[in-house]
Formats: sequence, C-alpha cells, structure tokens
Amino acid sequence: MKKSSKRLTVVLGTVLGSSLILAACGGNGDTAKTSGSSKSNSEGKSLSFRLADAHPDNYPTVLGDKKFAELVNKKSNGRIKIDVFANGQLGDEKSVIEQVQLGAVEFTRVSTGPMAEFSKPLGVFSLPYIFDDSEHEWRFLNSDKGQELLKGLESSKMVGLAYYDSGARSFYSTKPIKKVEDLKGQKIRVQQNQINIDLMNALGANATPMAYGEVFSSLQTGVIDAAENNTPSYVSANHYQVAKNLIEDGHQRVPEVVVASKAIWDKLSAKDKKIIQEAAKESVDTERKEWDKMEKDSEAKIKDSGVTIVKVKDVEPWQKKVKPVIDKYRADYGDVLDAIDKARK
Ligand code: BDP
Repeated sequence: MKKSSKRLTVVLGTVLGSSLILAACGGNGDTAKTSGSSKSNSEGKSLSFRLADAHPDNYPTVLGDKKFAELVNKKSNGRIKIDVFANGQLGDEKSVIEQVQLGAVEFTRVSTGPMAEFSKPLGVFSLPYIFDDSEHEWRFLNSDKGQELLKGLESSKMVGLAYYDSGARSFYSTKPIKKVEDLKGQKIRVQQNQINIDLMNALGANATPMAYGEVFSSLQTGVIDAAENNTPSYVSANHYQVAKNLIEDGHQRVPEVVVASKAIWDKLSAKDKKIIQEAAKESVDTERKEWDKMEKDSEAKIKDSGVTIVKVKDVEPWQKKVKPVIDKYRADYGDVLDAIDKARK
C-alpha cells in the first residue's frame, strides 16, 4: 500500500471506527477485525464487517440487509458478523460509496442512481420509461446482461452481490401538478447523476441534485419545489407531509444494489466469498416481499393523509418530452437497451 493512501485509510479509520485500522494495517491479508491464525486469506478467521444503508430500520432494504447479515452469520457458524448501520449513520450514499471503494466501509446497499457516477453502465436505470412494469424489470435484472452490469462494478473497486427492489419513481411537489407541462419551471431534487439533470432539462424543470437526507428540509424551507421517488421513500422520509401533490407517472425504475468493497473482497477466502455471495442472493426474496408489503401500506397512508394523487393514464406525452434524453444516451447504452427490450414478454 502506498504511504499516502495508507495515511488516508488510517485517518478514516480513526473517524469511522476501530475495524478500519486493522484494514489499513493489511499486507498480511487481514480484513477488518480479525482473529485466529495468520493465513494469507480469511479462512477460519472471525471477521467483523459493517454495512451502510440510507433508510430507517423497518424499510424493506434494511430488512433485506439484516436477512443478508443473518444468513452470512448462520452459514459461517457465527464466524462472520455484519452489523447493519441504517439511517445514513455512516454518511450519505455518495460518500459511503467512496468509503466502500477505499475499503473503509465493507458493504453497502445503495441506489443505482448515485452509483451511476461511479459505474457508468448502471446509469441505464436512470433513463426514463424503459421498463413496462416490475416483472419486465426483474426479468432483465436476472438476465445475463443484468448480471453483467452487477459484475461490471469490479472495475470501480466494488463487487456487486445482488439487486433489491425499489419500485417505480414518480414526481411530488409542494405545488399542484396535473400534467407534464406543470413541471415546467419547478425546482426538482434529483439523485446525483448527469442523466437526471438532462431529464429535468427535457421536462423544462430545474434539476437540483442533492443527497437524499437533505430533501425533507429542502422541501420544507422552499429550497426546492419538488422531488421524485417511490412511495415507500415518499412516506418513510416524510416527504408526503410537505409535498402534498403526487403525480404517479412512474418515470424510472432504479433498482438498489448490495455491494462489497473489492479491497476487502480480494482478501477473503473462496469459501467466505461463496458464503457472502449466496447469502446476498438469498436475501433478495425477503427484501422483495417486504417491498410489496410496504408499497401497499404506503399507498394506503398517502390516501389517508390528504395528498392529492393524480394517476397518469397515458404516459405518451411524458415519453415524448423526454425522448431527447434517450436519444442522447442511446449510443452509450445501446446494447443494454436492446437487452431490456428483449426482456419484454
Ligand atoms: C430511494 C433509494 C435510496 C436513495 C433515494 C434517493 O432507496 O437509496 O437514496 O431513493 O432518492 O428510493 O436518493
């Protein structure tokens, strides 16, 4: 390890917790807090890792993370422990991704929205109206091409373990929105990537990229007029209490990913890698079931709380407006878009 990067990791370790200091002292193959013999990989050692998630404790992704941690613990007979840090305790998604790249945080569950700035191929999920519904999306995610995108994270110092569900995103505002034209001139918070900025420009709106944790107060104080997300986030982050106009256009389906730090991964034994990979895949079922439940609960809560809901029956005028965005990115994502088309029944 180069001297400068070692110093950076040690500083981060001091700030973020003791497990990282051991990671910085690597070289003998130790990862995070380890004990046991000093073999050149993780074989037989006790390991303790952290997983970061932006959502609160009862949110589907966090319940998925916890299932993942539980399965890893069980499959390793208690030898590998993963502590889930929910509520953005370890930082916003962008900074957590950077920490994962450094190996300072070992695992995270993040949205492919901010991930797109770190692994360009994942930007495809920020393109508008590319999936018909959840079934279409999952057929693609489970296809060879979908899995290839997960694998592609390795060139960005991460290992993609699984996709989690995140439904469809729609707009909500402090101002009335009845049709696509009403978005014109509104200041809309978006996830931090360039495609989202282009998307808002195409709609005649002003894009304001910012971290998820800042959206509630920004809506409340009028820094932004609007935002967009799935209904479980709209409810659990309390955005529905301040932005009371929801228009269900479902412009994006931006899946979540569970990733490991490649710096840590490379030090694991083949057996431990297998345990972790299998556990992540098996946890998807829990997350998806919890997702379906929370989507229904959120819809009910929104209805009961005086939110004005407009359901978009015909998305064609919306698709027309955002076509320049697809045209701009078709060259970059042509093969993936073709695979997405093929995943249509
Ligand atoms: C939610 C994702 C979360 C993102 C958030 C956002 O689950 O990971 O942080 O959107 O809009 O749907 O940034």
